[in-house]
Amino acid sequence: MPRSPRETETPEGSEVSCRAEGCQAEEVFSLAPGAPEGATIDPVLGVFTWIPTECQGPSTNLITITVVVQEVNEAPVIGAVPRVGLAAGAPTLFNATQYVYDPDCPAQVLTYSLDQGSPANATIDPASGVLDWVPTPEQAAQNHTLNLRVTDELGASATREVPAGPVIPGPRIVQIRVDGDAVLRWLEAVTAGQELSVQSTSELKNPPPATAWSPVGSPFVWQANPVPLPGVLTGEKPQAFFRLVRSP
Ligand SMILES: [Ca+2]
Repeated sequence: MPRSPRETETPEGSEVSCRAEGCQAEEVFSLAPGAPEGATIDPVLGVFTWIPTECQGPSTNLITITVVVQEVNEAPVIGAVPRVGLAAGAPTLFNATQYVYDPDCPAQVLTYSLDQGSPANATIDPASGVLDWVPTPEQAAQNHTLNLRVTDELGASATREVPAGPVIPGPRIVQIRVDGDAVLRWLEAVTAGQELSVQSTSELKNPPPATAWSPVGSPFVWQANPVPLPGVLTGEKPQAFFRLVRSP
Protein backbone atom coordinates (compact mmCIF):
# COMPACT_ATOMS: atom_id res chain seq x y z
CA MET A 1 0.00 0.00 0.00
CA PRO A 2 1.44 3.37 -0.95
CA ARG A 3 2.21 5.21 2.27
CA SER A 4 1.70 8.65 0.69
CA PRO A 5 -0.90 10.13 -1.66
CA ARG A 6 -0.36 9.03 -5.24
CA GLU A 7 -1.84 10.70 -8.31
CA THR A 8 -3.02 8.94 -11.40
CA GLU A 9 -4.89 10.16 -14.48
CA THR A 10 -7.43 8.23 -16.47
CA PRO A 11 -10.01 9.07 -19.14
CA GLU A 12 -13.67 8.44 -18.57
CA GLY A 13 -14.65 4.83 -19.18
CA SER A 14 -11.17 3.46 -18.47
CA GLU A 15 -10.47 1.29 -15.49
CA VAL A 16 -8.33 2.58 -12.65
CA SER A 17 -6.75 -0.28 -10.74
CA CYS A 18 -3.99 -0.53 -8.18
CA ARG A 19 -3.00 -3.11 -5.65
CA ALA A 20 -1.77 -2.67 -2.11
CA GLU A 21 1.89 -3.54 -1.82
CA GLY A 22 3.14 -5.86 0.87
CA CYS A 23 -0.31 -6.57 2.26
CA GLN A 24 -0.65 -9.35 4.81
CA ALA A 25 -3.50 -11.73 5.55
CA GLU A 26 -4.25 -9.87 8.77
CA GLU A 27 -5.04 -6.60 6.97
CA VAL A 28 -8.57 -5.59 5.93
CA PHE A 29 -8.99 -2.85 3.32
CA SER A 30 -11.94 -0.53 2.87
CA LEU A 31 -12.75 2.78 1.21
CA ALA A 32 -13.42 5.72 3.49
CA PRO A 33 -16.70 7.64 3.04
CA GLY A 34 -16.63 10.02 0.12
CA ALA A 35 -15.18 7.60 -2.41
CA PRO A 36 -16.66 8.12 -5.88
CA GLU A 37 -19.62 5.98 -6.90
CA GLY A 38 -18.55 2.72 -8.51
CA ALA A 39 -15.16 2.59 -6.77
CA THR A 40 -14.44 -0.63 -4.92
CA ILE A 41 -11.58 -2.28 -3.10
CA ASP A 42 -11.04 -5.95 -2.38
CA PRO A 43 -11.03 -6.18 1.43
CA VAL A 44 -8.47 -8.99 1.45
CA LEU A 45 -6.21 -8.29 -1.54
CA GLY A 46 -6.40 -4.50 -1.41
CA VAL A 47 -7.07 -4.27 -5.16
CA PHE A 48 -8.72 -0.94 -5.96
CA THR A 49 -10.95 -0.76 -9.04
CA TRP A 50 -12.93 2.11 -10.56
CA ILE A 51 -14.24 2.85 -14.06
CA PRO A 52 -15.25 6.53 -14.06
CA THR A 53 -18.48 7.18 -15.96
CA GLU A 54 -19.09 10.01 -18.41
CA CYS A 55 -20.77 12.06 -15.71
CA GLN A 56 -17.84 11.62 -13.29
CA GLY A 57 -15.41 13.52 -15.46
CA PRO A 58 -13.80 15.90 -15.47
CA SER A 59 -13.09 15.71 -11.77
CA THR A 60 -10.30 15.31 -9.26
CA ASN A 61 -10.90 12.70 -6.58
CA LEU A 62 -9.06 12.19 -3.32
CA ILE A 63 -9.71 8.58 -2.32
CA THR A 64 -8.85 7.46 1.18
CA ILE A 65 -8.25 3.78 1.89
CA THR A 66 -8.64 2.52 5.42
CA VAL A 67 -6.45 -0.42 6.44
CA VAL A 68 -7.41 -2.25 9.61
CA VAL A 69 -4.61 -4.46 10.90
CA GLN A 70 -5.99 -7.35 12.88
CA GLU A 71 -4.17 -9.18 15.63
CA VAL A 72 -2.78 -12.62 14.81
CA ASN A 73 -2.12 -14.59 17.94
CA GLU A 74 1.15 -16.43 18.29
CA ALA A 75 1.72 -19.26 20.74
CA PRO A 76 4.02 -18.78 23.72
CA VAL A 77 7.64 -19.81 23.30
CA ILE A 78 9.51 -21.99 25.77
CA GLY A 79 13.28 -21.74 25.46
CA ALA A 80 15.82 -24.35 26.43
CA VAL A 81 15.45 -25.33 30.07
CA PRO A 82 18.47 -26.67 31.96
CA ARG A 83 18.11 -29.87 33.94
CA VAL A 84 16.41 -29.29 37.29
CA GLY A 85 18.35 -30.61 40.27
CA LEU A 86 16.53 -32.57 43.00
CA ALA A 87 17.30 -32.94 46.70
CA ALA A 88 15.30 -35.23 48.99
CA GLY A 89 12.95 -33.37 51.29
CA ALA A 90 13.88 -29.95 49.86
CA PRO A 91 11.76 -27.69 47.64
CA THR A 92 12.75 -27.95 44.00
CA LEU A 93 13.87 -24.58 42.69
CA PHE A 94 12.28 -23.92 39.32
CA ASN A 95 10.46 -20.88 37.96
CA ALA A 96 9.07 -21.38 34.46
CA THR A 97 8.82 -17.63 33.77
CA GLN A 98 12.60 -17.51 33.29
CA TYR A 99 12.32 -19.59 30.13
CA VAL A 100 9.04 -18.46 28.58
CA TYR A 101 7.74 -15.47 26.68
CA ASP A 102 4.77 -14.54 24.53
CA PRO A 103 5.84 -13.12 21.14
CA ASP A 104 2.73 -10.97 20.72
CA CYS A 105 2.72 -7.23 21.22
CA PRO A 106 1.58 -6.53 23.80
CA ALA A 107 2.56 -9.83 25.39
CA GLN A 108 -0.34 -11.73 26.90
CA VAL A 109 -0.72 -13.09 30.40
CA LEU A 110 0.54 -16.68 30.49
CA THR A 111 -0.79 -19.61 32.51
CA TYR A 112 1.44 -22.47 33.62
CA SER A 113 0.51 -26.10 34.15
CA LEU A 114 1.98 -29.60 34.19
CA ASP A 115 0.71 -32.21 31.75
CA GLN A 116 0.24 -35.89 32.51
CA GLY A 117 3.43 -37.82 33.02
CA SER A 118 4.86 -35.32 35.48
CA PRO A 119 5.59 -36.50 39.04
CA ALA A 120 2.26 -36.99 40.83
CA ASN A 121 3.13 -34.81 43.81
CA ALA A 122 4.47 -31.92 41.70
CA THR A 123 2.35 -28.88 40.92
CA ILE A 124 3.07 -25.50 39.42
CA ASP A 125 1.48 -22.17 40.28
CA PRO A 126 -0.61 -21.20 37.23
CA ALA A 127 0.18 -17.50 37.64
CA SER A 128 3.71 -17.28 39.01
CA GLY A 129 5.13 -20.36 37.23
CA VAL A 130 6.83 -21.46 40.44
CA LEU A 131 7.13 -25.22 40.84
CA ASP A 132 5.91 -26.76 44.09
CA TRP A 133 7.60 -30.12 44.50
CA VAL A 134 9.39 -31.63 47.47
CA PRO A 135 10.69 -34.95 46.16
CA THR A 136 10.79 -37.99 48.40
CA PRO A 137 14.19 -39.71 48.90
CA GLU A 138 13.16 -42.26 46.30
CA GLN A 139 12.19 -39.57 43.81
CA ALA A 140 15.32 -37.51 44.41
CA ALA A 141 17.47 -40.48 43.44
CA GLN A 142 15.81 -40.92 40.05
CA ASN A 143 15.42 -39.01 36.82
CA HIS A 144 12.04 -37.48 35.97
CA THR A 145 10.35 -35.40 33.31
CA LEU A 146 8.26 -32.34 34.07
CA ASN A 147 5.84 -31.85 31.18
CA LEU A 148 5.55 -28.08 31.24
CA ARG A 149 2.68 -26.41 29.41
CA VAL A 150 2.28 -22.65 28.94
CA THR A 151 -0.98 -21.20 27.65
CA ASP A 152 -1.74 -17.64 26.58
CA GLU A 153 -4.98 -15.68 27.02
CA LEU A 154 -6.40 -16.93 23.71
CA GLY A 155 -5.69 -20.58 24.40
CA ALA A 156 -2.55 -21.04 22.32
CA SER A 157 -0.04 -23.13 24.20
CA ALA A 158 3.45 -24.59 24.06
CA THR A 159 4.93 -27.58 25.82
CA ARG A 160 8.41 -28.71 26.73
CA GLU A 161 9.83 -31.68 28.57
CA VAL A 162 11.93 -30.43 31.46
CA PRO A 163 14.41 -33.00 32.75
CA ALA A 164 14.83 -33.33 36.51
CA GLY A 165 17.05 -35.60 38.57
CA PRO A 166 19.67 -35.88 41.28
CA VAL A 167 21.84 -32.84 41.74
CA ILE A 168 25.06 -33.19 39.76
CA PRO A 169 27.87 -30.76 40.43
CA GLY A 170 27.94 -28.44 37.48
CA PRO A 171 30.74 -26.74 35.62
CA ARG A 172 32.01 -23.66 37.38
CA ILE A 173 33.63 -20.71 35.70
CA VAL A 174 36.83 -19.81 37.48
CA GLN A 175 38.49 -17.39 35.11
CA ILE A 176 37.69 -15.30 32.06
CA ARG A 177 40.78 -13.82 30.48
CA VAL A 178 40.14 -10.87 28.20
CA ASP A 179 42.51 -10.90 25.27
CA GLY A 180 40.87 -9.07 22.41
CA ASP A 181 37.69 -11.11 22.69
CA ALA A 182 37.69 -13.38 25.70
CA VAL A 183 38.92 -16.79 26.84
CA LEU A 184 37.00 -18.87 29.32
CA ARG A 185 38.38 -21.36 31.86
CA TRP A 186 36.47 -23.45 34.33
CA LEU A 187 36.98 -26.14 36.94
CA GLU A 188 35.96 -29.68 36.36
CA ALA A 189 32.96 -31.11 38.19
CA VAL A 190 31.82 -32.16 34.76
CA THR A 191 31.33 -35.74 33.73
CA ALA A 192 33.84 -36.77 31.09
CA GLY A 193 32.35 -36.32 27.66
CA GLN A 194 29.71 -33.95 28.95
CA GLU A 195 28.41 -31.55 26.35
CA LEU A 196 28.40 -27.90 27.33
CA SER A 197 27.41 -24.65 25.73
CA VAL A 198 28.39 -21.10 26.61
CA GLN A 199 25.88 -18.30 26.80
CA SER A 200 26.44 -14.61 27.41
CA THR A 201 24.44 -11.52 28.26
CA SER A 202 25.41 -7.88 28.45
CA GLU A 203 23.12 -7.09 31.36
CA LEU A 204 22.76 -9.21 34.46
CA LYS A 205 19.45 -8.97 36.26
CA ASN A 206 18.23 -11.11 39.10
CA PRO A 207 17.07 -13.40 37.67
CA PRO A 208 17.94 -12.58 34.06
CA PRO A 209 15.13 -13.39 31.60
CA ALA A 210 15.80 -16.41 29.43
CA THR A 211 15.70 -14.29 26.31
CA ALA A 212 18.62 -12.16 27.52
CA TRP A 213 21.09 -15.02 27.12
CA SER A 214 22.65 -15.57 23.71
CA PRO A 215 24.61 -18.64 22.66
CA VAL A 216 28.32 -18.15 22.07
CA GLY A 217 29.64 -20.54 19.46
CA SER A 218 28.41 -24.11 19.19
CA PRO A 219 27.96 -26.68 21.97
CA PHE A 220 31.14 -28.62 22.69
CA VAL A 221 32.40 -31.54 24.72
CA TRP A 222 34.51 -30.55 27.66
CA GLN A 223 38.17 -31.35 27.14
CA ALA A 224 39.64 -29.51 30.15
CA ASN A 225 41.08 -26.84 27.89
CA PRO A 226 40.32 -23.12 27.90
CA VAL A 227 37.57 -22.20 25.46
CA PRO A 228 37.89 -19.08 23.29
CA LEU A 229 34.80 -16.91 23.09
CA PRO A 230 35.13 -15.06 19.81
CA GLY A 231 33.34 -11.83 19.15
CA VAL A 232 31.71 -11.42 22.54
CA LEU A 233 33.50 -8.29 23.72
CA THR A 234 33.59 -5.33 21.39
CA GLY A 235 33.90 -1.58 21.63
CA GLU A 236 30.12 -1.34 21.73
CA LYS A 237 29.83 -4.19 24.26
CA PRO A 238 32.77 -3.81 26.62
CA GLN A 239 31.00 -5.86 29.30
CA ALA A 240 29.59 -9.38 29.24
CA PHE A 241 28.45 -12.04 31.67
CA PHE A 242 28.85 -15.73 30.90
CA ARG A 243 27.26 -18.96 31.99
CA LEU A 244 27.91 -22.59 31.19
CA VAL A 245 24.90 -24.71 30.37
CA ARG A 246 25.19 -28.45 30.56
CA SER A 247 23.15 -30.42 28.05
CA PRO A 248 20.47 -32.55 29.69
CA1 LIG B 1 0.02 -15.10 22.28
